[in-house]
Amino acid sequence: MSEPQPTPFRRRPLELADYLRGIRAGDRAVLARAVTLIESHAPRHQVLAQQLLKELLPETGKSLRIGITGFPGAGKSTLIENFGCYLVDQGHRVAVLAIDPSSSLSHGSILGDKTRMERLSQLEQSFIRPSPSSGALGGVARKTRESILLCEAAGFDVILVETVGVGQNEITVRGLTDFFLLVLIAGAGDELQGIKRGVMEMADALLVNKADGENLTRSERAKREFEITSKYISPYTSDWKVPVLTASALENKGIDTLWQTIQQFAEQTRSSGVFEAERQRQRLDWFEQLFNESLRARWLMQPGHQQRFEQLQHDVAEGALVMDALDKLFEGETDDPAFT
Ligand SMILES: Nc1nc2c(ncn2[C@@H]2O[C@H](COP(=O)(O)OP(=O)(O)O)[C@@H](O)[C@H]2O)c(=O)[nH]1
Ligand SMILES: [Mg+2]
Repeated sequence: MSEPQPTPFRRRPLELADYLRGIRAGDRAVLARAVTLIESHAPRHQVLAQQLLKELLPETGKSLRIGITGFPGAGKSTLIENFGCYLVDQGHRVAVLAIDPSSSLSHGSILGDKTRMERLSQLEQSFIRPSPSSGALGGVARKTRESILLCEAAGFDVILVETVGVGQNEITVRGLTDFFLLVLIAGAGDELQGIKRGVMEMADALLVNKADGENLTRSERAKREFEITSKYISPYTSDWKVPVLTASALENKGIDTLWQTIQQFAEQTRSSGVFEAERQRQRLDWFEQLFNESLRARWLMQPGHQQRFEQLQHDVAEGALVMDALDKLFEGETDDPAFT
């Protein structure tokens, strides 16, 4: 007779009350599991995740949400490690959400980031979480937004969202954050840095990183060049002049100036009402997104609709005209006289 197999270790599933209690107590392990819950595609997890968010929503919104973008290798993670530790020193609780398009393919970059944020990750007052950016862009936006809200409910008052400044993710993150920082380095041409004018147009500050060693003079020159360039770009945030800073994430220099800039930004935009206006716009975007998603989900749930949709997808792939397929999709549904 064979030995009874040891039961594999399974974590006890948490219930809504467990999540609520843990998050309200600032328990990082529970917070991590809550983020996993909202990232899950399983319908029963999604239901629980929505209940959780609904309960916690009144306790969110109090953090300063900071987006950090820049091409791979610019030094974002290194900056976040030192900036994060600096903020913890100042008495803040810091959550880091890293959106990395490559992380869903290879776990290499996650490990890279983890080692780069070694000091920060060991601090009680920090929470670090790589966010998978697989799936649709809307999915990234939604999950990142919901992760931000969970972190806020858990008492984190500064949220840093790292994103690679190539592709669409930075537009998403701009729409989820209060302050958006673009990390650059000297000596790489615009093309090399993969920085499109569009990304510069979204930034609230530019930071020339790696201003150290032999790079110091070149960084100062780059700073002046970026200052000229940014004069011709209209700022994303009204009544805010986009500053160009220099820093060395590696040598921990320029971090205090960065924080002063962000604080000044927060003070100025809060007193002018721009801060709340932007948050309001972001809430409306969210509402719009949820409206679109739930309308679609409700429609597909009707008997036969999913099948009809898939059939028409197939027809379009085979060459059917998209407009004809759309007509067929809603055939017999428009009884509103205005449409007939
Ligand atoms: N000399 C110098 N190297 C840096 C600095 N910041 C980051 N690095 C290095 O640049 C590389 C990429 O850094 P990382 O933080 O992973 O960049 P990310 O891809 O933007 O997150 C690493 O080898 C870092 O050690 C800096 O301020 N000065
Ligand atoms: Mg990184």
